[in-house]
Amino acid sequence: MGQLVIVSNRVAIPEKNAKARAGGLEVAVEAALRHKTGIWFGWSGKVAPTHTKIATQKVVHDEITYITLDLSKEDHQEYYNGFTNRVLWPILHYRIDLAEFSRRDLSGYLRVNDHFARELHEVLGPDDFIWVHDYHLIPLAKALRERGHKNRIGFFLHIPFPPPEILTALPHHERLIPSLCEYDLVGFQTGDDAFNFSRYLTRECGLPSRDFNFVVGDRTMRIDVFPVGIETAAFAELAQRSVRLPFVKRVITSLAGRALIIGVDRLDYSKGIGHRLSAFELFLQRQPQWLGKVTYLQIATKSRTEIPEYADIERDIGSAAGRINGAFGEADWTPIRYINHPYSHSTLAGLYRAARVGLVTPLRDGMNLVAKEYVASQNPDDPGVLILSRFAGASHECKAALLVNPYDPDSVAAAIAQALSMPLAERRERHNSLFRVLSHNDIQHWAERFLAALERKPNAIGQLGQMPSVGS
Ligand code: ADQ
Repeated sequence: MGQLVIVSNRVAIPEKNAKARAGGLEVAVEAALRHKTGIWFGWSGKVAPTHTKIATQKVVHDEITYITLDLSKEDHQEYYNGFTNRVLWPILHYRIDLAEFSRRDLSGYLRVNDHFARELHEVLGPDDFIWVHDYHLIPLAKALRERGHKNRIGFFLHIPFPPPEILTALPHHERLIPSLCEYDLVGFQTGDDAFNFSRYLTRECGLPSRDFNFVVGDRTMRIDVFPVGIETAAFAELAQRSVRLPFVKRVITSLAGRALIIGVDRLDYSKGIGHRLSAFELFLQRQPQWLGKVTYLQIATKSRTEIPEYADIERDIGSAAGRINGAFGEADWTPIRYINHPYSHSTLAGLYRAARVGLVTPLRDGMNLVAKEYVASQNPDDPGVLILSRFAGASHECKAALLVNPYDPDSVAAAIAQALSMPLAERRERHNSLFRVLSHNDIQHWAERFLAALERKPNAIGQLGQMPSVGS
């Protein structure tokens, strides 16, 4: 049996004495590699100075071999800042209006995928299983197959997959999206995403689906659903300890008995922070009895700052928070505390536990782990209430949350009022039901299910269709 090779855009080599805990993908990769020897391969996060030769680096840590490569300035611009972040990210989040396509960026994207395949070619054994993560690496299996690799290769998309009516607005989609058929298994966060991909293949490639199995030449490609989880039990324990952290205690004291509402996001247009602030403003207008009695803490860490759309939302959200504070605040009360720097997971866990309401209202999100972390952090005897967008993948599992339409400020404002005055018995019942689901579907379960599905050979089924030729 071969080893497991995980490939993702970024690789996080564990640092000695690192304070911050791993982010979503990192925890997921650790869970996948927990009982196996393996390799984690990807970009180091560094951009190489011009004219230096780009070499791979190898580090072994806890039986995991980390192989990383730097990107050239041009690759970083075209592949990362360009095609993945300014074309694929917006379109896969249903925001065709924000996509800035250029042929040059597409060729940079294909070039970096080819570079990854060339380097992987040097380390892959014939029995290795390969698990590729996310939209940065859609054509990687094709680039590996072209080098003769017949390994089982799986792909998991962490973000949404839109319906073909939207996806076909992506210039050259017919060159890119069908290359997913070179994987043996393509995993999605929700049934809707999987169904959208299946419809794309049927509509655009003429491949009929039989139970999410597609015959492509002499192979079968399977689609399945694997909602990503968190380390639910470990997070619950962490939260229990973290409310006693001096910083968290200071925050609680500073609230002076006011109810805390918390939002935690990367500063990204998909997270709906602007809509959320408007809904909170509406709540303050409609429910004046809460004036002075509630504090909304929005932690929004800056990301992708080199991209203009991100600078725009940073400016818009900062000014909306200031405007609402100016209109509703008092000398002794600020309704919104707006913070741009990140906190460690232990601090976040303590803050989640201290919050009466977790406000998670993305306009579109693959899963949203913050929603799950908020639930895991609650005190089961006196839990807070999760308000969750129906457009987050997490809403498929978190049916006991207060589900809202983030585009409708009335529905979010009403949910805030409902959450703040929800009786204890109902809070416990909802939390119990959410926690049960998330304990079962935790990160370990997710990794094990994906790997078991990848290792399983498909049942032989009849020839269903021929793949259209995919350009390179
Ligand atoms: P993200 O878009 O980054 O992930 P999300 O799932 O909400 O979004 O968060 C990932 C991790 O980052 C969580 O562990 C969270 O605690 C942490 N995080 C987020 N904001 C933070 C902040 N302001 N400060 C500190 N930590 C913060 C992508 C997809 C999601 C999908 C994940 C995993 O966009 O839909 O859930 O991958 O598949």
